[in-house]
Amino acid sequence: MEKILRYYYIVGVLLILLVGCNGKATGKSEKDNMVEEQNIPAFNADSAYSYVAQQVAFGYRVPGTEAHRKTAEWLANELARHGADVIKQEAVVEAYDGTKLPMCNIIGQFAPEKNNRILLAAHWDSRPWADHDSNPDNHRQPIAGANDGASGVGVLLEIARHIGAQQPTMGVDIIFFDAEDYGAPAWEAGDNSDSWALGSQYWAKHIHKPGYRARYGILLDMVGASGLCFYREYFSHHYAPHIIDKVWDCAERIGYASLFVDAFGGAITDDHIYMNSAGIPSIDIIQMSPDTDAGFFPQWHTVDDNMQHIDAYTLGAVGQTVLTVIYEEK
Ligand code: AHN
Ligand code: ZN
Repeated sequence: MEKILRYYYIVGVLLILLVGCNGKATGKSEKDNMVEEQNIPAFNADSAYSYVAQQVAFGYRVPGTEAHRKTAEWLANELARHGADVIKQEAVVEAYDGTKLPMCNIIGQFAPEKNNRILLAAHWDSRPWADHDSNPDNHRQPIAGANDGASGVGVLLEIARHIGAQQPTMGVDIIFFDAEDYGAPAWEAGDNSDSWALGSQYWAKHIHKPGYRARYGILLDMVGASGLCFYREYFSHHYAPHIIDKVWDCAERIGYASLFVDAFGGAITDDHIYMNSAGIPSIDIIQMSPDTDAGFFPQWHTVDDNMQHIDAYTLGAVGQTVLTVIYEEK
């Protein structure tokens, strides 16, 4: 009897050891499992936060200013440092009031020889007017654009760092569009919807590479506030419902269902309109708020759009979701 008990005991210990070594009792090594499940890098939210802060530290990135020129140079250098082939697409574009703006779209191409590509984008300029500020005295002051501008670029720079360190299967292009936020101020009358997104409008008419194609595009705009959600934006759903599904499903799978809400938000004029007009099915990941009259974060187009209202958790949620989508794409 004692012998039989001891026998069961030994078999039991062996089983525990076997299971313990493999995580799952599949007989496969841990390495096999990693290869099967893919090695998706861990997005570093603090690094993204720092990239946001560095942009804001340049000052107001308003077209035509010294801060704008310096930021453009820094962004191009950062993309190149992470291994991208960089194109600076420079032109003069005309604002709603006839002002001539020196515009620079910054395009980072990773593995440009690959035919299967994903396009990621964000606008890097900041708005010259805080025309939505509660204090009218501030309406002609520029905004720091920590969330409106720098947040999307910060997330994409952190993604660029990962792509540089570990190539995904897909080729990736990152475009930082200029002059998105020079749209006609609130005190201008009339329909000014085409006064926004001047950089992406220019790019759509002068694509950086003949015959350029991407499987799809993802635009990030205002992705750094705390406590707000991402809704399925109207035009994104119209042009690229399958990409909305892909991104929202991914977010849910990795634990961000509470941020990426399974509901529709408003229709937003943004750079993705022109990414779509260039023939690339594109979506806009943008925080919306049912609680403010503009529908965006409370500091939108105010002098308070600064680092105090940037939440690394939100940057991390968006960054890890987009990074996962990219590395899972084959
Ligand atoms: C309009 O207000 C028409 N579009 C919002 C686009 C935008 C402004 N994104 C950031 N700032
Ligand atoms: Zn804006």
